[in-house]
Amino acid sequence: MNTKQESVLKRPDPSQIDPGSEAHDPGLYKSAEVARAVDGLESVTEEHLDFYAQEGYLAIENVFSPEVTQAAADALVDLIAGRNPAFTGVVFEAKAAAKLDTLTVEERQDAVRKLMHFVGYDAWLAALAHDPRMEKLLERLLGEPPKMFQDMALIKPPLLGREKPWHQDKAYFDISVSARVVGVWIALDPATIKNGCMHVQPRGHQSGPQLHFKRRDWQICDTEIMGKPCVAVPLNPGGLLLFDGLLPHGTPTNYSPLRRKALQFHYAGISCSKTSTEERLAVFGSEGRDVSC
Ligand SMILES: O=C(O)CCC(=O)C(=O)O
Ligand SMILES: [Fe+2]
Repeated sequence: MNTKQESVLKRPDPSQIDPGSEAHDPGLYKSAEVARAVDGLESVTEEHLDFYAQEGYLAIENVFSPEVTQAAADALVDLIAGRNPAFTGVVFEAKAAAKLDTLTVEERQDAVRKLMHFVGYDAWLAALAHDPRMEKLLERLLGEPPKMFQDMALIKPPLLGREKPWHQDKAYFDISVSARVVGVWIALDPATIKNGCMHVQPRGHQSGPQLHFKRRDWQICDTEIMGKPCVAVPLNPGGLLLFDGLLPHGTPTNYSPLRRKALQFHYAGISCSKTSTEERLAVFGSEGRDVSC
């Protein structure tokens, strides 16, 4: 987008964005550091695995080719546009949900927050989730073959893509508290500091589960995050972030004129067992009942 186009787009008053989406303190995403990414899955060494164990994350660029990445992005747009009537996993913002039939494809994309459970509806998306090279690396991280248990796409529309406050993903999953979980976050558009790329708290997974509260979302308290180390993870389309299920992370509001689409898959080892919601909330905080990631 050129500067002329950019100047036409005004930064909105966050209180006008959507009922229930509050502005966040920009200090929560003040990154002193930008992650250095490995170039390609084939370049991942034992040292990188040690880095992942220590820091809780690893960024890798150039994992998926531009063609495959574009095909996955197009598949998401098809699902958002409603071209597959059997698919019901698009989560629209409340205001748009009531008038979907009147919206153009572009307007629908601006009204989507996320898509859930889509791998069974598109071969490209399924191929990304089960890429054999990626699954091999996941097996090295998990110590046994991986089983995907969550597929999700996260959209931040231009100028209004809302924040995902700091949290640990394991706070949302009824999976054994001691089980290792790896999240894979794949950029489909350029993910930048301006349009709401991932931000992680390096080594934060080493402190174990943290209490979550209902604030702007089911989240870690801002006061726990403020002033702690923060690493921004910008990625090119086709790049990915691997992160531990206990690593605190979040993404700021997208005030930029550029859309940010991403896929997120979660994996645990095939032998991993489930836990009850009660047990999970006893660890992560009882305000999490009935809240989903
Ligand atoms: O892509 C984002 O905005 C972050 C999403 C996230 O961390 C989550 O859904 O667990
Ligand atoms: Fe998350």
